Parts: sequence; C-alpha cells; structure tokens
Amino acid sequence: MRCALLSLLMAAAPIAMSKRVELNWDIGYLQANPDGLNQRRVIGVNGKWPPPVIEVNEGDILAINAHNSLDEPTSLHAHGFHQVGTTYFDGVPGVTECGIPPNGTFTYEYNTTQTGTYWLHAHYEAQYTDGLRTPLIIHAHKEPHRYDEDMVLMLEGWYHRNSKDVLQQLLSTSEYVRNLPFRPYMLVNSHGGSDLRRTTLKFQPGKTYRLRLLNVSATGMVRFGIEQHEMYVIEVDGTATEPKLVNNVQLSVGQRVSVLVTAKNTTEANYAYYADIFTDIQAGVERAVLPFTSIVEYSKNAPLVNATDKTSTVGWDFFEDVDLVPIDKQPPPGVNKWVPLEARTAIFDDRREHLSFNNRTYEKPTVPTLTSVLTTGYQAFYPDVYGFKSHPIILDPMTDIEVAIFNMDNNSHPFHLHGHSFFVYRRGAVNNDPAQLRNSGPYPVRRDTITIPPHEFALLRFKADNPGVWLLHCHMAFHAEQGMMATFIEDPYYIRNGTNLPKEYSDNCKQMGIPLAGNAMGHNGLDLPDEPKGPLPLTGL
Ligand SMILES: *[C@@H]1O[C@H](CO)[C@@H](O)[C@H](O)[C@H]1NC(C)=O
Ligand SMILES: *[C@@H]1O[C@H](CO)[C@@H](O)[C@H](O)[C@H]1NC(C)=O
Ligand SMILES: *[C@@H]1O[C@H](CO)[C@@H](O)[C@H](O)[C@H]1NC(C)=O
Ligand SMILES: *[C@@H]1O[C@H](CO)[C@@H](O)[C@H](O)[C@H]1NC(C)=O
Ligand SMILES: *[C@@H]1O[C@H](CO)[C@@H](O)[C@H](O)[C@H]1NC(C)=O
Ligand SMILES: *[C@@H]1O[C@H](CO)[C@@H](O)[C@H](O)[C@H]1NC(C)=O
Ligand SMILES: *[C@@H]1O[C@H](CO)[C@@H](O)[C@H](O)[C@H]1NC(C)=O
Ligand SMILES: *[C@@H]1O[C@H](CO)[C@@H](O)[C@H](O)[C@H]1NC(C)=O
Ligand SMILES: [Cu+2]
Repeated sequence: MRCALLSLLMAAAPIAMSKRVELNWDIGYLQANPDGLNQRRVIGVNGKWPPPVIEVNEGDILAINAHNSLDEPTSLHAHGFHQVGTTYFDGVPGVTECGIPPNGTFTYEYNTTQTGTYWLHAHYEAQYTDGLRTPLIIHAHKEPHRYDEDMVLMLEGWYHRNSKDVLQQLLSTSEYVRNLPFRPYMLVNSHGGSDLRRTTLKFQPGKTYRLRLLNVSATGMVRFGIEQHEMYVIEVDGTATEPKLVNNVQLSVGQRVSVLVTAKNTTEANYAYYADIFTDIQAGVERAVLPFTSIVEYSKNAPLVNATDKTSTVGWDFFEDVDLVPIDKQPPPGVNKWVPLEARTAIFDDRREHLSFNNRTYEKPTVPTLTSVLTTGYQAFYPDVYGFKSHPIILDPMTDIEVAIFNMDNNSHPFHLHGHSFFVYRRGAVNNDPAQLRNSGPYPVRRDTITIPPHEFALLRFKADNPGVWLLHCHMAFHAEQGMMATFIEDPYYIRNGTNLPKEYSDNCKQMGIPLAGNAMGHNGLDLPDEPKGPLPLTGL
C-alpha cells in the first residue's frame, strides 16, 4: 500500500520498491520422464517437477523455507550469489551448514544485490543432477541493454540413472566398472527426446529477444546456435558485458550466458536451433557430438530451414570469454597471495579414481568448516584446524588473490568459486606455448565459473573483501564428489566477530549428531588424532 502511494506521489521518477518474496518448498521424490525415453525418480518441489523458475527484482529479499521430505540430507545453494555477510546461507553441507536432515527445515534468505542470471540447486553430493535445480533470475532496475522479451533456456545433459548409481560406478575399484558407458540426454527447459515441440522458441517478427542460457548439467560442455540469426553476448555469470557478436555460445556446467537475438522481419520460414553436448567426461575431448535440434518458430505452417553440416550458417568457433568486456569497467586487483592449484585425475591408494587439487582429494569434515571458524578461537587461523582433507586455504582480509589453476587432465573442467566473481586475467597452455597465451584487456571479464580445457591454465584474480567460507570446486557434479574441491576461509576473525547463525543451523546439526563446536573432528584446537588422512596418491605426497 505504501509503495503504491509513494509511486503515485513520485510518478515522474519511478522508484524501485523492494519486496520480500517468500517461497515454501517441500522437497520430495517424484516420477518423471522428461525425454519420453526413460521414466525415473526425480527430486521436485511441492509435488511438481521441474521446480519452478524463480524471478525477482534487484533489491528484493528472497526467502525459501525449505522442508526436506527426502530420505537423505539436502541443501540449497544460490549459484553465483556472493552472500555478503551471510556465508551461512551458502548452502554447502560440511562447509557452511550441516545439511537439512530428512524432515528438517532451513530458511535461506537472500538479499538480491546482484543482477542477471543465476540458478538455485542442491549442494548435497551430486543430488542436483536428480532434478533439484532451477533458474534464478534477478531483473535489474535498469537493464543496460534493450530487448522486447526475455526467455530462459536451461540446457542440461540428463542421465537416465540416479546420481548415486553413477557416482558408485565412477568410484568403483574395478576399472571395467568405471569405464562402463553411460551418456547424458539433452534437455532444454526439462524437455527433450520425443517431447521436441515443447522446446520450440516462438519468435515474433522484428522483436529482440534476450535468451538466458544456463548449463545445469552434471558433466560435459554444451554449445548453442541458431540458423541464420546473429547473437550478441550481453551477460556472463551475472556480469553485464558490452555486446559481442558470436556465432555460437559454449557453456560448461554452472555457466550462464545471455545473448540478444533480433528476429527476422517475416514469418515465411522457421529455423533450426542447436544445443549440442560436444564434450563429456567419459570419452574426453574427441567424443562424438550428441546433437540436439529444435525450432525457432515464426509461424506454425512455415517451412523449416534445417541446414545440413555443409550448408549450416552456424559456425562453431571457440567461445573466447577472455575477450569480453564488462560494462562497468573495473581494473583487476594485483597479487598479494598466489594460490597455485594443479588439477589431476589419478588412481589413489584405495584403488579408486579420485580428482584432486595438488594431489589432495577433498572429503568433507565431520564438523562444517564454518562451525570450526566460529568455535576454535585464535586457532581458527591455523589451516590444520579444518582438517587436511578439506584442503583449507586461509585468506587475509583485503588481500589481492590470484588463483592459478593448471588443468593437467585430458578433460576440460569447469571451476566454480563461491562468494566471489573473479577477474579472468589470463589463459594459456601449461606447456608454455606462447601462441596459446591469451591476456585479458585492462578491464577483464568477471565470472564465477571458468572452463579450463585440457593442459591449459587460467589466472583468476579477486580481492578478499567478502569474509566467509567459500568452496572452490569443479562443477561437474561427479568430479566434485570425487574430490576436486578446496576451501577458502576468508578473514576468520571477521567471520567470528560478525556472524549470528540462524537457529535452524544448530537444530539441524543436532538432529544429524554433528558436534556444534570444535575442529574438523569436533575436538579442541589442533587435536585431530582420528582424522582420516587417506586416500593418498599412489606415489605418496
Ligand atoms: C517431522 O517433523 C515434525 C515437526 O518437527 C514432527 O511433528 C513430525 O513428527 C516429524 N515426522 C517424522 C516422520 O519424523
Ligand atoms: C541488503 O543489502 C543492501 C546493500 O548491501 C543493504 O543496504 C540492505 O540493508 C540489505 N538488506 C537486508 C534485509 O539485509
Ligand atoms: C554443460 O557443461 C558440460 C560440462 O562442462 C558440458 O559437457 C555440456 O555439454 C554442457 N551442456 C550445454 C547444453 O552447454
Ligand atoms: C527488416 O526489413 C528491412 C527492410 O526490408 C531491412 O532493412 C532490415 O534489415 C530487416 N531486418 C532484419 C532483422 O532482417
Ligand atoms: C534437422 O536435421 C537433422 C539432420 O538431418 C535431423 O536429425 C533433425 O531431426 C532435423 N530437425 C528438425 C527439427 O526437423
Ligand atoms: C602430484 O603428483 C604427480 C604425480 O605423482 C606429480 O607429478 C606432481 O608433481 C604432484 N603435484 C603436486 C603439486 O604435488
Ligand atoms: C592423456 O592422454 C594421453 C594420450 O592419449 C595419455 O598418454 C595420458 O596418459 C593421458 N593422461 C591422463 C592424465 O589421463
Ligand atoms: C566486531 O563486532 C563489533 C560488534 O558488531 C564491532 O563493533 C567491531 O567493529 C567488530 N570488530 C572488527 C575488528 O570487525
Ligand atoms: Cu571436472
């Protein structure tokens, strides 16, 4: 009421009213068959799947009362949100909370100070790949680019098997079992296969569309293109960019890209669009493309322009994000602390395949890292308090950090940092081939997820200006579970001084029998005799 009155009084200068958007989410199991090929158990919300797309306006408070009706823990993570002052709403079990136990609840409250395209997903094991994921759009009060309509295209490589089965296969001690084939099937907005009509994009002549592309897969890389239509990139991972003409967009898991597409003037023809999975974890970079074709429709009865490989107007050039320039031109920070991380896959001494940073494979501590920060006094400054297996890295307040990730694998990996958008400062080949070196301009693009191709590295910079506990991990759901994660503990003093945990935090820990204080094992100080050290690399550390 007050809002309406105010805006009447100030009719000449429209003011933005922020509101509280409250959603009650009962998270439970359902059956679904999104591609018409395979009925399976999925995880949905309030008896429906897929979970609803969430759209709010900049400045709104989004509160989600999550109730867990599953038979295992769950949690919700708002991918790309910086969570300034609210690290305990970041939604990572073992890191920023204990997880929501079966029949438990947790209210996540998000102050939407950022704008653009994000997504909300479970962060318990590889659970989001069972369908607990949805786009989360924050409309800016003043969008920097003009367009007539906004469309969300959630792209996803969908497995016909439960995430736990796939993970069990990948973590088998048998090489034969590990290499048994499994493949993802392409879904667009949770539809695929024989359900193609439901993935049609309806265009009207002359209009300009903002297509928000999100990759919410478990593994792999997706690329997107439309026959005979130009696309201009205007946003990556919530950072608005100057328009850049591209012939296709490539996204790895976790990434988002908005493009502007201007429709044709006539309704004489319809056009094919493609959303192909072009690399995946199992067969490395040479894997055959898994093509997906659907329709940009101007008129129901118009003929379809569906080109062959030879006549297609869609080029598949490498999508170079280092060349993008943000609208708010900011210079990158310098380097006070250098964090080199070598990403590898190897068989460890438990005969299983693990993924690692610097040969350390992550396992979540018994006590969430945030609990340890808050309850171990001055010893919160000792990395050892958080346990070897959580791969803790302490960041001092307001220092300039450069994370250098060297991908020593034959697979691409998409690396995601919580709590920050990093400047993409440089990319290049690990073998030092200068021809492959790519520097950013003076105002590098900022992202929260970066694809690093095999045997390449990236230098990522950010300022440690956001106290909290933030995970860095490969966003391929299974790789993260196989250990490719590390924990940044940014400004432990400030976290301890400035954090009031919501009551549900300790309720949930108690229900799960997780200690409310202490180091990674729930003991005092550096007393960690029962800490699991392994598995270790076969060659030793
Ligand atoms: C679930 O929690 C509610 C409220 O705390 C409680 O009343 C109910 O008995 C619980 N149900 C089960 C199956 O534990
Ligand atoms: C949300 O963030 C803005 C900007 O930092 C701040 O002014 C405001 O007080 C915050 N609101 C809440 C409810 O935390
Ligand atoms: C999403 O990313 C994954 C891995 O990074 C990739 O394999 C997959 O093809 C991508 N899918 C789309 C639709 O971009
Ligand atoms: C629309 O038609 C006009 C006039 O024929 C032409 O100049 C313009 O380029 C067309 N626009 C598009 C997007 O095809
Ligand atoms: C377009 O052509 C490809 C290759 O011939 C075919 O597989 C696909 O089904 C066609 N798509 C549509 C929408 O007709
Ligand atoms: C990790 O192990 C590999 C293989 O044993 C070795 O070549 C490499 O130097 C190790 N890296 C680090 C950072 O310890
Ligand atoms: C990468 O591929 C090469 C060539 O096929 C092979 O020799 C090497 O062992 C592979 N490396 C890894 C880490 O899988
Ligand atoms: C610690 O918190 C208190 C109360 O909020 C505040 O006054 C003080 O400035 C904080 N100290 C530091 C070093 O942040
Ligand atoms: Cu990976």
